[in-house]
Amino acid sequence: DRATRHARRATATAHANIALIKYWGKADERLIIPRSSSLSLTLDGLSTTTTVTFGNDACDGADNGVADGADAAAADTDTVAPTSGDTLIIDGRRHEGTALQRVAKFMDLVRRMAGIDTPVRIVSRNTVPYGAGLASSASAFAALAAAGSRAAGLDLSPRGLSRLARRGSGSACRSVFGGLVQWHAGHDDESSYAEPVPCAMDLAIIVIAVSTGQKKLSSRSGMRRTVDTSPLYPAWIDAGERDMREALDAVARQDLEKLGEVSEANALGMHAAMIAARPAVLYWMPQTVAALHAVEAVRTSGLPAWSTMDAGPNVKVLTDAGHAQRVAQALRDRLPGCAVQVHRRGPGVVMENG
Ligand code: 2P0
Repeated sequence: DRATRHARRATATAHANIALIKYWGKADERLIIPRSSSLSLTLDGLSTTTTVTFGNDACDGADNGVADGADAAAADTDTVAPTSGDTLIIDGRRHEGTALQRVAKFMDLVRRMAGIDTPVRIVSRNTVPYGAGLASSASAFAALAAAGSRAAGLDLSPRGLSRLARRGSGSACRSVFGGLVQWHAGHDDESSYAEPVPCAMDLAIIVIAVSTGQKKLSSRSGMRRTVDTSPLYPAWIDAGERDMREALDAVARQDLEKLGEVSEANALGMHAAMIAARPAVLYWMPQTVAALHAVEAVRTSGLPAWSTMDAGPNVKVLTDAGHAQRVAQALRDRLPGCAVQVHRRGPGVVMENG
């Protein structure tokens, strides 16, 4: 049949990223244009690998080991009929509802660009070495944009791929590239994209896993509420412009201390603005505060270590690869009961078979 004849498949892997200068708040909700530019490090170890196949019937009994395993798991799942013709399987489990809707809506963009209307089957695997709650929509939508566009027969430039990934999840536009990456806020679809920033420092991020439970409030809702109600939000945006200039200057001068200071200040300022929202967007837990103090103590002891935090209770620590294991051990000594894991810089999107 038509779907089978036109079925095309592609597989891509993307890695999570952690922002040093944060994205928090949209100027355009539909296009996902942010209120400010951001700067991030793509990490090794935390990745999503996604296979997209156009034509729903096309990969049943196919030669793809991941899809076969997922098929078996999905067959065990008691599922309701899907609302779209698309199928979504994440880590062996079939997803319906809002997750499928969000992904199907994203694939509608890809279909429109390619001039096709075939349903897709999406099979995704995440490598999260410890617990849950640290997986990211950034690696997920970067991998989906790459595999989905390639399977649709599109041949996007890296910038075009970054713009497409942005439509799935803002931070995903940065995971298209490896290492240090800047997302230019821009003012429309064409001008809002990420690109790599040359960096001679061998940066590393240490994740202190305070809690790996499901977060109470999504980034999307949390940032909307912060923009709409926090009296501190405009001040954070103002400071963010200067933070970005200082961060890029510190990178160019290979000044880790300056980069660490401005990154920590930007992240804590973002959380101050969140906490001032009404009602408060409060992601902190008691152990979050303990971790922030531990990072400060490790730094006072003479090691390079600066905190950053995202939309959750976990604390991440900026350091460099040469000091990362010593910093991690010092943190483990001070924070028994928290998993502490070192991540070095990771690669950008990689397609299977070129
Ligand atoms: C960042 N975060 O720069 C910031 C810091 C969380 C805190 O990007 O609504 O999942 O899909 O564009 O990308 C998380 O926001 O939000 C995020 P959407 P996304 O990494």
